[in-house]
Amino acid sequence: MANLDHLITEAQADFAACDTTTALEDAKAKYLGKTGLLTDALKGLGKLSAEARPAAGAAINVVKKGVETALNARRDAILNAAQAEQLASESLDVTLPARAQSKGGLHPVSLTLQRIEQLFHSVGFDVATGPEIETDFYNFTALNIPENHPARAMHDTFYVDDAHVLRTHTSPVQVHYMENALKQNKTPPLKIIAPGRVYRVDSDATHSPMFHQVEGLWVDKDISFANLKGVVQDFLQRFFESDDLVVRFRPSFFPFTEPSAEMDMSWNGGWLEIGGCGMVHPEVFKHVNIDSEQYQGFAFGLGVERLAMLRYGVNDLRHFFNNDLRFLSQFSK
Ligand code: 2U9
Repeated sequence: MANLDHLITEAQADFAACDTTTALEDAKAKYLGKTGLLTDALKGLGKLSAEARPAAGAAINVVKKGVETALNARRDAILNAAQAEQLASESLDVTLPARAQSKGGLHPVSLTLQRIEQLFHSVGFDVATGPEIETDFYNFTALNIPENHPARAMHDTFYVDDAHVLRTHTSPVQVHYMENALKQNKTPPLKIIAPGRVYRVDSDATHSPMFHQVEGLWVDKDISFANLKGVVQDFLQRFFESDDLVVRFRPSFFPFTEPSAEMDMSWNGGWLEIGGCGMVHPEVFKHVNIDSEQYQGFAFGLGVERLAMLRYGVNDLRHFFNNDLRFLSQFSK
C-alpha cells in the first residue's frame, strides 16, 4: 500500500489556506469525507491479506490522526481569531462614569407629621390611626352631626356608597379609640392624637380634595379649656421654635364640641387662624358610653399642610401634590 504520510503536510497546507470554518469543513471532505482519501484507504484494507492488514491499518490511522489534529488546530485558530476580532469591535469603556443615583427623601408633609407626632408624644399623647373609608355612623352620627347638616351633602363629601364615605376628618379615629378603650375596661385619662389623610369635595389654591389633619383628644375627670390652651400653645411654640408665640381663642360652633372656638396664633405682629377646638360634646360621649357627668375632655383640629406651609414658607398648597422634584428635593437632607 502506498505511503500516505505526505497527506498530513498537504492537509496542513490546505487547512492553513482556509479563513472560515465553512471553508475548513469543505477542505476536510477531501481527506475525511465519505469519499475522502483516508476513507478510501481504509476501505481498501479489505483487499489486503490478513497478515498485511493490521500494519497497513495502523499506518492509515496514524495519518488520519495527524490530519484530524491539523484540522482541530486550524478550527481553534479560526474561532479564536473571530472572537478576538469581535471583542476588539465591541470594546466597552468601563471608565465612563455611571449616571448618578439620587438619594430619596421624605415628603415635606411626612416630615411635618413626624415632627407633630414626636412633639405630642413627648407630652404623653399616644398616636392613634384608623381607616380612611368610614361608615356614616363614625364620620357623622357619633360626632353629633345631624342628618340635615350640609357637611353630609354630596357636594362636600365623597361617598363610596350609600353607607360609606371617605372620612372628612380624623375624628372617627377618636370615636373608635374611645369605644375600644371601654371594651378593654380602660378608663380615662385617654390622651391621643389622630394624624392622617382626610377628603373633602374642594379644590383651589388653598384647598385640596385630599389633605392631612391632626386632631387631639384628652379625656379625664377635670380637663378644661385652660389645659387645651396650654397644650396647643406649648405645641405651637415648639413646632415653630418660638418661645413668645401665643394662642388666642375666638368663640365658634362645631356640632361635636361645646363650647367651641377657633384658634389663632400670633404671627409677624398679627394673628393667623390655625385650627379649631372645644370641649367634647356630651352627645359624642353618649355614643361611646362615656359618662359625661364624670368625665370631660377637650378636642382640637389642625391642618397639617397649613403647618407645613408656615414652617417652610411655601405659598401655594398645590406644590405639595404636584410631585415636582425641583420642589420636593429641597426637603431631603
Ligand atoms: C371627637 C370629638 C371632637 C375635633 C375638632 C376642630 C374643632 C377643627 C379643623 C382644623 C383645621 C379641621 O383641618 S381643618 O380644616 N378642625 O376646627 N376639630 S374640634 O373635635 C373632635 C374630634 C373627635 C371624638
